[in-house]
Amino acid sequence: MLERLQDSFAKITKTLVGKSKITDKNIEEAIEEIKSALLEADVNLRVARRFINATAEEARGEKVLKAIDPGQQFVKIIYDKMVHLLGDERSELALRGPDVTSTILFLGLQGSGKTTNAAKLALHLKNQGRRVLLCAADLSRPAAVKQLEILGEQVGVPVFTGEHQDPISRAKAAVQEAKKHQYNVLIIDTAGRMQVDTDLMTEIKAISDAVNPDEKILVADAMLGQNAVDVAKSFDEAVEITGFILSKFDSDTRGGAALSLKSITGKPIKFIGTGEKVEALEIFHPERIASRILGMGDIVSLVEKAQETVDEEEARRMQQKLFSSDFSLEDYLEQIRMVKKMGKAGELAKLLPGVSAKDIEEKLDEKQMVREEAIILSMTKKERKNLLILNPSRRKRVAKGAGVNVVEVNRFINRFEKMKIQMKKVMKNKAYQAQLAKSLKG
Ligand SMILES: Nc1nc2c(ncn2[C@@H]2O[C@H](COP(=O)(O)OP(=O)(O)OP(=O)(O)O)[C@@H](O)[C@H]2O)c(=O)[nH]1
Ligand SMILES: [Mg+2]
Repeated sequence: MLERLQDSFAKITKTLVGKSKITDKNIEEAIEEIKSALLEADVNLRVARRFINATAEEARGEKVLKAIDPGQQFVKIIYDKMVHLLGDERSELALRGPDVTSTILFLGLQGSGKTTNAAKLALHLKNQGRRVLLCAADLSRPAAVKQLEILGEQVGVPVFTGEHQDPISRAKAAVQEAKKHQYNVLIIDTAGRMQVDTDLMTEIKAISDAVNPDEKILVADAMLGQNAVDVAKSFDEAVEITGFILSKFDSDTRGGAALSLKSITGKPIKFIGTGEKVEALEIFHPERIASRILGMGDIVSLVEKAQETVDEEEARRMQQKLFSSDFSLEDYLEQIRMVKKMGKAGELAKLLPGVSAKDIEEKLDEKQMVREEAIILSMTKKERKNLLILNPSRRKRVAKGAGVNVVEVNRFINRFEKMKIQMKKVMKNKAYQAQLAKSLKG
């Protein structure tokens, strides 16, 4: 969903990084561009102003003007401010110890994605080894309970309905049930309304008072843009939410909601919903999203995703390789196969360093992967390790073996070399090194 922002910021950072000298005028210009990029992305005006003021102030400081690499310094400042805007650190759910039941209340407007994301979160927590119970406390329409029951079955998590026919008593009964059977987490799905109104707020408040939840998660629809922020404010004033799930992050919207929510409400985004499937929930990492926006790619997210589907050992080995300077075609072949195993190349391509939103389709479409695989397989092991020996006659042979023409082989080799250079650049970034070191330890 951040494509537009990415495109604007890619332009801004590109102009900056190459500069060996940064003047006040450069700063002014960049700041102007950042401002329009943010506003165009539907970021709240106040938030945008605060962002550019903080960025400009720091950029005008000695550090940038006197730095050996002033352009990069400047980009680093933008990155830091962006991370801050998104909430600094990843914010975990405040769950209690294993022997106490934690309660999570789901709130939000109609159709925001409460029910779907309740099931997604149930699955996420279950995968961490917790015992989860879902409660269907949306009694505004009969189909709502059924929907949760179907989803519950899909993720293998029981759904409590009980005898009560009003949401408050039902939610209370669910807490009793969860305690009695020693569930670690109870997730309560509630009814939504078309818009924020007194009835909705009174009901939500009553449920909240009755069960005293550890987390009050507002499911905010990213497609609402600015409105999502207004909705968030109303809910927060009524029940003091503890955080957000930003749903429909996969949609084609401008990203303003993601960038404004924390700043306006002071409450963190904890997860993003990235699709309709029950697996489509991701932890919200401010650093990674900021890197994505600024076009640094997101290798760590990619690797994490890989770990879920691919054998962990295999993924870790690949992770080490990815960053070593002798990353070869042999490794790339392995990577292609891993990506294929993970499915949806398009989605994963977004996480690769230096791949702009526009390139995604052509860079990693499945058909291309098949061709690339064929090209690599037509090379000898020696060639895969050292592309320098691939002279024209060898390239001809490889092309023939792969059933493509030589131009395509040349293009592929070019692409691969570029990718290696991009990876090296990413590796020079300090924030990335720290993040990577952390994830490699884990
Ligand atoms: N693309 C996409 N669709 C989503 C996401 N989350 C939810 N949806 C879809 O949004 C629609 C509404 O989701 P629900 O979970 O039923 O929303 P709700 O808030 O429970 O709605 P009510 O119970 O009517 O208030 C469904 O079609 C979901 O599949 C997401 O992260 N991405
Ligand atoms: Mg629902």
